[in-house]
Amino acid sequence: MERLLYSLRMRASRGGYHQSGAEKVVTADEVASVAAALMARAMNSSGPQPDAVHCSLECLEPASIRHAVLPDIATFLVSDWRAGRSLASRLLVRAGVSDRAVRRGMGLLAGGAGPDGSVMRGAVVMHAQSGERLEGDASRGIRVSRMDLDSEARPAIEALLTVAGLGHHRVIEALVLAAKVLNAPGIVAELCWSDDPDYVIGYVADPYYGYQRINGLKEQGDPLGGRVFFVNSDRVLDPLLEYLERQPVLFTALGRINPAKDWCDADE
Ligand code: WAQ
Ligand code: MG
Repeated sequence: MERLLYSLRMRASRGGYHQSGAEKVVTADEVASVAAALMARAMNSSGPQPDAVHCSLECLEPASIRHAVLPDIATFLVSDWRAGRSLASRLLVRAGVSDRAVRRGMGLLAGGAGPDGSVMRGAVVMHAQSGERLEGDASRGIRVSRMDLDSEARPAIEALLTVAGLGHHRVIEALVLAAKVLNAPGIVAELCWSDDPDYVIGYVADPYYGYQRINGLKEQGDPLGGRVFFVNSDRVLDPLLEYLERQPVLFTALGRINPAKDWCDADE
């Protein structure tokens, strides 16, 4: 008999503002330990303690689960966050995002894309040409869930990522999230950097070049961050939401891991 799988989600907040979250797909016997680890993560993350943590568990319909492969990984080393944002802009334009949408998307993450410049719980969805925001609720945004590494493939994938210096759960979770986003209908590219003041690495992902890390996209100590999903039409919103929030996807293999390389403005 097939083992049942569960979507396990955690989100932590303080004073009504989002602090951290996580999305996992686990077997029944992993539920207790993974839920405890996520609770510990919520309580121990840098900054003030949350005043509310929600953990939820939902069984997945076995026939609905899809399998896919992770994107290639590249890492660019930049001199500072300004060079990092300039590189991110170029990568987004190369992927098909207009200059206007790049400026808007970048401006939103830099200034806090939620109400009153707060951090959103989920992502902005933006028209890649017009720069129009499509996600509706600017506080929640759209929250990708029901994705993880396939449990049989996990040890080998994690071992390879660890050898490449990419074994931290933060990197793996961001890679898995971007992988799900890259398979979504109408996606042109994604831009992301963390809201964690101490974590300045971010990425641009697109379906052709994959997951492109940039080692500085914000200044050390900056508490703002977020995600923007650039899409090619305002008609894709419904299928996009359905896929990103509901469709379970498990990743069974890595793409290519490229060695980190220096980037300076004079390149290209
Ligand atoms: N769905 C949509 N948006 C999300 C989700 C989700 N499941 N989880 C987080 N976000 C949004 C939300 O606005 C957060 O404030 C923002 O993204 C940042 O989340 O070295 O750690 O978990 O390769 O702080 C990327 C680089 C790290 C990793 C990203 O994001 C690497 C990171 P964080
Ligand atoms: Mg965070």
